[in-house]
This record gives sequence, C-alpha cells and structure tokens, in this order.
Amino acid sequence: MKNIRDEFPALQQKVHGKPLVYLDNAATTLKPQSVIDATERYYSTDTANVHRGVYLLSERTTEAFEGARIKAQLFLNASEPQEIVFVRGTTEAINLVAASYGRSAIRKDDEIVLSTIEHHSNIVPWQLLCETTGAKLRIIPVNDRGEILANEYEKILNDRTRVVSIAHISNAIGTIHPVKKMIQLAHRYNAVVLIDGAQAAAHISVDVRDLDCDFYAFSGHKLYGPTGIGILYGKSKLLEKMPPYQGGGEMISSVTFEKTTYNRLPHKFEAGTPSIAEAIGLGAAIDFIHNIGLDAIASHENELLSRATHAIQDVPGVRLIGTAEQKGAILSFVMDGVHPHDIGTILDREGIAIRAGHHCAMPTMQRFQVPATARASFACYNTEAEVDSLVSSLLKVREIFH
Ligand code: C6P
Repeated sequence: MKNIRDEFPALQQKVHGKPLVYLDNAATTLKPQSVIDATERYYSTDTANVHRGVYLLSERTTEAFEGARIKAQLFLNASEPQEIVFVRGTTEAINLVAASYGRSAIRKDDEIVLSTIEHHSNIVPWQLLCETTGAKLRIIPVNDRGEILANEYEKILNDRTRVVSIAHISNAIGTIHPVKKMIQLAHRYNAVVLIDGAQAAAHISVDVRDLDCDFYAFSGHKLYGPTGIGILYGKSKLLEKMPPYQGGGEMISSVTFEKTTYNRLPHKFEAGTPSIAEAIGLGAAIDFIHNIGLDAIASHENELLSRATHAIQDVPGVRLIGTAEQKGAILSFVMDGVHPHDIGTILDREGIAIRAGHHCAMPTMQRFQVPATARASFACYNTEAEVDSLVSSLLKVREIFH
C-alpha cells in the first residue's frame, strides 16, 4: 500500500493542515507519477501530430498513440483494435452512439430502455434522440435498495425495443447492475446494449466479449488517467454500419465537393487531431492498473466499502442511500438535519474530500426522495485508516449540528 500511495504526488500534500484523504474517486481519481510522466514526455520531447508525419517524431508518437489503443483493446478484451474509438470521455461516447447509431437505426415509436438510476450522460443524449425521431424512453424501476426489478425489466422489453443503455455501476448509489443477464435478455429482442462503464472500468474487470455488450464506454480520468480522453468500444459489425459522428480531418478517405468517402474504423469516428498526450497517458494508466491487478483492487475496495458501511451505522442519524447486494466502492448517505453540502464543507476542514449533491443523477435523487446525498468513493490507494477518519469526522459533524 505504501508503494502504491508513494506513486501519487497529490497524496503527499496537506489540506487545511491535515493529510489529504481523497474520497471523491467516482468524480475523478488522482494520477500516478507514471501517467504524469507519460503525458509530460509527449509535451517535452515527443510532440508531433499522429498519422500524418513521415519523420521520426511523428512515427514515434503515432506508435505510442496506437499502442494505447491496443492496451485499451486488451484491457476490455475486445477482438480487435478497430473496435476501440478514442473519445473525450463517457459522455461523448454515449452521445456518439445516440447520434450515430440513433440516426441510422431509430424510428418513431421505437423504444430505448434505461434504468431509474442513470447518470444524466446516459439520459439526456437519448432524450435528444427521442425528440428528433419520435422514439420513446422506457425506464426500469428499482427497489428500495437500488436494485433493478428484474420482472419489470422483462415486461418492458418488447419487439419495439431498439436500445438498452445502462450503467455497469451507478455513480450515485453504487449498485452493480446484473449487466450480463440484462444483455442476454435484450438480445432476445435484437436490441443493442450500451454499458456505461464510467464507474466500473477502474474497479472490476470488464470483458466485453464475455458480456457480449454491443457498446461499452468509459472515461480515462476515472481510471487514474488524464481528462479529455475516454474509450468507446463497439462491435465492429455495428460501427461499420454507423454513419460518422463528426466530420473533419482524419475521418475521411477522400474528399471532393461532390462526394466524400470515409476512413476505415476506428478513424471514421475520430475527426480532427485527437487528444494525443491524453491517449498516451491513458495507456500508462492501464499499465498502472495491470501492475496492481484489478482483482486485487476490487478486493481491497470491497474491504474498504464493507468497513465503511458497518462503521457509518454507528453515526447517529445517518441513512445509507443505496444498499444493493452487489455494490461498487461508493457510499452515498444522508444525515438527519444536515445538508450534504454542510457535511462536505466540514469534512473538507478535516482534509477529507467527498462529493455532495445530486451527482448528475437527479432521477435517482427523486426515486429516493432526497435532494442530494453525501458520497464517499474509494480507489486503490485508500486505506482503512482513511475510512476511520471519515467516520470520526462524521461524528464531529453530528456534534456540531446537534
Ligand atoms: N460521474 C461523478 O462524480 P464524463 O464526465 O464524461 O467523464 O463521465 C460522465 C459519467 C457517465 N456515467 C457515469 C455512471 C458517471 O459516473 C459519469 C461521471 C462523475 O459521479 C461526475 S458527474
């Protein structure tokens, strides 16, 4: 653990005179030195554009950039690198699918299925698509623990279902959806399934071929990597048929004023100069995860979650929001008579960073009838001692307000 923590420069600092306890990993993770070095190397010595140059620097950069794509392919166990599209993040990945697949395959009265506890990034792009096509959203309800009602899901699926788009892990309350089973059921109706893996990719191992999902999206910055880079995995047979998302350089094969033909996959979806340093940084982040091992990360984070879940019950007036049997390392809670923002502000004075608010998941808040929650979310570098400081600081919050 000490070795892991030593790799993160941000963890070596104090906040308000206290050692930083960073528990907002669902928003973004801190970055290890290897990721910082990889991006710095690009900016300091290897600066060049990709896929264009005939000189050494550009060749070297293209190799590192395409190497990162292969790392992402292996990370997700995709069949081939062309199934990996570089995007800005999960949000862009979902917008790409909604706009491009949506434009080619969705018609009036078609149905798009989401769960109640999705992030806005997995709601609004589909609403935009419904506005332009006349398609409809169908929403899978969840029980009081935050688990989808399997019977209701089966009842919602029908011959008009074209897309099922669900989070692998809910960012607001931590539920792990039974995605493999949900994908199998959706495929019975020939619907395509997009999995929003923003909260999963850095925490549990993902095998897109085993899941048999049609699309999988995640963001680099939640996986110890840079901001501005993410991955859209898509089955190549689907990506081949989809129209481009944006037009520009890189995505074309030839252009005349009469007709443009498009580049092969994945470049058809990568218009313009990509986020080169960020992609290379993401490759380094994937290496970082490999070196520790996702199984080790998952079991460490599970221990932290269960320690926190038990200990927090001793804080009077605290209620957990999201108590699914299968949960990622996310602990969302409210405290009687204390607004989550006040919890966040007081914890900050103790050096503890958590998130407070609706977590870009307003329908989830509505389902649980709370305006907001406080949320602690764990990563591989968090410790049991940090969980204990969270809990003792919550006891202080309680004292201040009562
Ligand atoms: N959730 C959180 O604090 P971007 O912003 O594109 O990297 O990721 C969007 C996104 C999509 N789906 C899920 C499940 C997510 O958790 C997020 C980002 C952050 O919970 C910021 S709101």
